[in-house]
Amino acid sequence: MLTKSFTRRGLAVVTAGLLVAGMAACGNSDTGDKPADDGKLTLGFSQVGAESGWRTANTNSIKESATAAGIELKFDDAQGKQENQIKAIRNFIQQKVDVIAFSPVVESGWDTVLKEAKDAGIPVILTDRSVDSADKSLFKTFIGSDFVKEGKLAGEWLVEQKKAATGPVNIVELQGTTGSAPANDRKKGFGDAIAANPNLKVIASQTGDFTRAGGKAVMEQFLKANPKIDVLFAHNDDMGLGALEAITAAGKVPGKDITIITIDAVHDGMQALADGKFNFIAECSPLLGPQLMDLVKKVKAGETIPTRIETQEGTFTSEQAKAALPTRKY
Ligand code: GYE
Repeated sequence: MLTKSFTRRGLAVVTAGLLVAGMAACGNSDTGDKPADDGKLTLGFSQVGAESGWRTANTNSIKESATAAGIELKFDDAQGKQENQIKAIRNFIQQKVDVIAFSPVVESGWDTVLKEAKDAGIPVILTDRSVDSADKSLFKTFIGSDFVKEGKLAGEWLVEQKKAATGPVNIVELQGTTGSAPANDRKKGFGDAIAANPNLKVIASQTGDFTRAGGKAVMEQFLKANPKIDVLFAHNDDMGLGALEAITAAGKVPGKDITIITIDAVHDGMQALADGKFNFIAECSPLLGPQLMDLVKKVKAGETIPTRIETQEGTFTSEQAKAALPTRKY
């Protein structure tokens, strides 16, 4: 039995080896995906999915700026699954792209595939979300927002609004995708900030997976289980927009009976804020494409780049949203 399974495994390894060799040969041939010497840079990009308005704007930014920069983009949509991202990265390695960039759906579990890219000599750039790898040599740089700061800005605004409160202020929280950097960090930033006032209490906190449908379904449960909800903190606009439907259906007035704070500031979120349905948004810019293309060129040219590039962003009240909406790009 033991010998049999051992032999079988041995065979599997040989077969896999032949397959890889075959694929590598294909990649090198004239009919491969990437002509040997066309001088054009190829970027393999693995996107999280299409869960939110933010993500759509981010995908558009990356596609448009690749075209503008003359970079050949191989774009893969992982549909929210880490295993799909790992597969896409392995494909990019086999296709011998010049640079790999991706927005990791969750923070953990990337070391093996990042090591494979490093061993193949293909530089990796993280965009939007980071990884928790201890070995920082596995990627060249991380370009994106400071999510802890966003949560903190949201919390600080609430502390200021409720500074005269004498009794408990009940907060419900819609978290982003479990295990993702923005969900972990926004929760932390917000929690740290509201600790300044012991009246402010998060009475329920659950994931709505960054989607409208998730935000609506979880808010319905929150409303059923908790007779007094004063504040909703949603980790993105889309979950807040979904929650609006649940709040209205429960006979409450969003923005008045329940104060709503979100993050992102995408168009529909800004409209809800201008309309007084949301009360405050901490901005998170999805327009990472132009900077990414610039970095791809620099990395390939062997230039030294900073290991962390932080996106600049602000916050919006209803009045500020009204003023900003006409010229907003996303
Ligand atoms: O806030 C959310 C999206 O990673 C910053 O992902 C991004 C987040 C964004 O689904 O809307």
